[in-house]
Amino acid sequence: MSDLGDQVKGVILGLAAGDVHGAPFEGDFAARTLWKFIGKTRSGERRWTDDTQMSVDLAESLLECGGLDVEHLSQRFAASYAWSRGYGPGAAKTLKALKRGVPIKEAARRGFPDGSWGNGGAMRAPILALWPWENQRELLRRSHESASITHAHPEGQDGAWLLAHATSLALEHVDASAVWLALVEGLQSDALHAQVIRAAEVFGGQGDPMARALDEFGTGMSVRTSCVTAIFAALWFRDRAFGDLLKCLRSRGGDVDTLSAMAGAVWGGYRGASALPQKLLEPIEQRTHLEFIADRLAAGMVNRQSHRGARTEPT
Ligand code: R7I
Ligand code: MG
Ligand code: MG
Repeated sequence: MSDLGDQVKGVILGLAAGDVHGAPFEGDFAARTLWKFIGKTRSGERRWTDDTQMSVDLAESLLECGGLDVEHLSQRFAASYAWSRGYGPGAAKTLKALKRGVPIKEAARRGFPDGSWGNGGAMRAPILALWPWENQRELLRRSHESASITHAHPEGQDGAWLLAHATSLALEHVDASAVWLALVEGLQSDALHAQVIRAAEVFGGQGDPMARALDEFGTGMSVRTSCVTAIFAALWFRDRAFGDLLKCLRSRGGDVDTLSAMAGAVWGGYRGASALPQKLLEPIEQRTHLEFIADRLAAGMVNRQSHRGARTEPT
């Protein structure tokens, strides 16, 4: 398999592995107890949550439509909705409204009137980095559009751009210091902009930067309390073991499945699927389907790479 093919698979399997292995640690006592009962398939595999489900929906919709078709994607999200996947409450209301035929713009405000600033748009956004857009500006635009179905708030959309952007930089093997410089681009929220600048300082600082990042950038369900933490963790553990990344992200509780899914996707983009431990991959629900999707997305990315290479050849 090409390096890029392995990296594309790394994003998808890293995301799913983070999700399924983080899910048992997510939320309060009641949520964790419930997951003990519904967290496995009949054949004993680990079920994924909304994080992977919406990522699969996004990937399949991109492949079926040959790009982003917001209407198609919104219907796909709605059709896949199932309470037992642990969707956020705002997203659940939006998806049920979409299923009843409510128009996207109206449905997107059913959960929160100003639009959601939860991390649900961000958690699926690594998939967008696996599509051969013309350039980064198009990736930015598509990140906002794909998030807007459930996340009308600008911060919800910034989160999607942050994760899509960080994943695309991972595929290019960009170093941490350059990642932080790049990630300030295109953000609408001053708070997130300030967090990214602060993250660069913390990353290069003394003491225990990872512990400081968890303290400062959070472990919650909002974009503001999760996205920078997840990217930080992926960069911090980039040359370390995937299992240690997951262990770190469950150490504080909170939104563990989503932190781990987002960080897992970026880590997988750098290191590739071949660096993910088999014992963490084997129990994942529908793993061969995830691999099939990854192969199809990778084919499009490799194709683009060879076309671009061909264009720059001297004639
Ligand atoms: O963002 P979203 O899809 O949630 C994703 C999270 C992930 O952890 C998944 O694993 C799943 O567990 O849920 O769902 P939303 O309900 O839109 O947003 C998530 C949370 O962010 C909400 O439950 C609120 O706590 C908070 N939130 C808001 N609170 C007040 N006002 C988001 N937007 C608002 C708001 O406008
Ligand atoms: Mg989830
Ligand atoms: Mg979550």
